[in-house]
Amino acid sequence: MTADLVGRLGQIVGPAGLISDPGGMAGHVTDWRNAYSGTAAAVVRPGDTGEVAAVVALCRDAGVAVVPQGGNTGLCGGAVPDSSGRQVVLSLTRMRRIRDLDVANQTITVEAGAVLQSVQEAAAAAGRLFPLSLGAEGSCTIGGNLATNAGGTAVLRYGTMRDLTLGLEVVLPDGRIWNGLRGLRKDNTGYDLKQLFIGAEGTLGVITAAVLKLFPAVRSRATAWAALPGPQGAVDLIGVLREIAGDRLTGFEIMSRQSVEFVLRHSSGARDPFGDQHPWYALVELSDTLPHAGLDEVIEAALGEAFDRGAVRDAVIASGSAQATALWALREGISEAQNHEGPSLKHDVAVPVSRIPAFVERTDRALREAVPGIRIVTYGHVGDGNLHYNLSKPVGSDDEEFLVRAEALARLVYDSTHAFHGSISAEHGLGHSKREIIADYADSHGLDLMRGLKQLFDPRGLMNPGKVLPGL
Ligand code: FAD
Ligand code: 2HG
Ligand code: ZN
Repeated sequence: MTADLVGRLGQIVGPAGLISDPGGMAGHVTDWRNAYSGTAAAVVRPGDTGEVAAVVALCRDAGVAVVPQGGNTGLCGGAVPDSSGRQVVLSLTRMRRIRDLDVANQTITVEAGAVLQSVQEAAAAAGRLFPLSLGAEGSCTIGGNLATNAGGTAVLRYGTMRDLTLGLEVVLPDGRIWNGLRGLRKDNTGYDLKQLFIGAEGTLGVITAAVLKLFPAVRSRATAWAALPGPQGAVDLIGVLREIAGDRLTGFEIMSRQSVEFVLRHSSGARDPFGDQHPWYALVELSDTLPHAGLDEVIEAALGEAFDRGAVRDAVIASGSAQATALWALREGISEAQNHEGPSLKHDVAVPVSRIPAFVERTDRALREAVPGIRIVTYGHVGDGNLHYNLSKPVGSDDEEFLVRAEALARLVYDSTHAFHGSISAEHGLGHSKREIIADYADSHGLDLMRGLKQLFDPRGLMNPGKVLPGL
């Protein structure tokens, strides 16, 4: 049956679009950090929406599950097939055309397999900005960004993928094509269907194209690195920045000392901007559409005010784009640097910004009591209340011993998050990794509604089954 199906899939996508040898499939059946692995009957790479629809319809008729995949950079196992060897990975990576760029309408229409960076570059070439920005932007795709409702470092100013999307084209689980590719900022014609597919992690359909919002190009930036006494300093500093810089505040990230130490240790060329060590740091970015907006003066005034209030201990303002890039590298390098220190236990959580200091204090204390010497690598997009509460084993301890504690440590971080009315998945999704545990933290009626939607869209349970909701 499988050989016959693979042959028929090949007829739809042609030789360039079919991978069925284990070597060729390897990069599609294991995730970016080797945390999730499966096997597949085949990987298909359709060239257009019609081919996607034909593949989905064929798999539906054969009772075979489809796993949509973009750049495979997701962090919760959502794009990886199970180990049955019966699922088909549907990779969108051949569908990367920019279908339209409408400067007057401030929109760009792109296919789902377009790499995020290529969309940023296409917008820039037209004198516009597509603002989604994240560490994996050189390989993640717009489809994956949409399916995970990706956030990143500019959410504070521009929002998540949900906020950046005007229309979608989606192949439904039965192979029909829903054409919702509208570039309208006003459209009150019933339910907002596109929002159901955004953040659904490929469980309700395959996104094949999107109309995205563009913004005026940024013509000046100011970037600063500040040393903070603690997380309360971050909350105070962001308050001052909002007062003084208004909506020119574009990015606000924080990092614990432990996070920065890992980057200094493992990234060649990384340098501590200060002679002294500090417990926490903030990376601040202001931007403006005017070429000479005087942002250095604005950021300096804000940092001075925060210093006077005791929120900041020290600060440097980047003297040019090379220094700004070096400061961002200290932040963007954390995820990679942590991999050199043994397993990273990742917890992508959000709490209200005002509660972050108390949340960090309580969570750190509980973690240190549970595992003395644990290295807590807390950093993130704190302007949105989003912290990556990642953990590394104590120095000199055993990987296995630490991994055995993974579930208990996750429970501890999520219990604390829940106590502060937070979310146990701020921006990465549920995928495979949180599909069970979400039931302990979500409203049960909400979960029932989600199961009902899944049943409505995908009654045969063949669209990325086992992701987001267990057993569906
Ligand atoms: P994949 O990993 O291929 O897929 C992710 C999910 O989307 C899967 O469930 C998959 O089935 C589904 N999917 C993919 N394409 C489609 C489609 N066309 N239709 C339907 N479903 C689809 N995330 C953030 O939010 N903010 C960050 O700052 C951030 N930084 C990161 C930094 C690094 C170094 C890495 C490795 C990841 C980071 N991520 C971040 C995780 C983030 O989810 C992904 O980078 C990105 O959004 C996923 O895109 P992708 O194309 O790789 O999707
Ligand atoms: C980031 O903000 C990403 O750097 C990755 O969301 C976080 O690796 C992580 O846990
Ligand atoms: Zn992040």
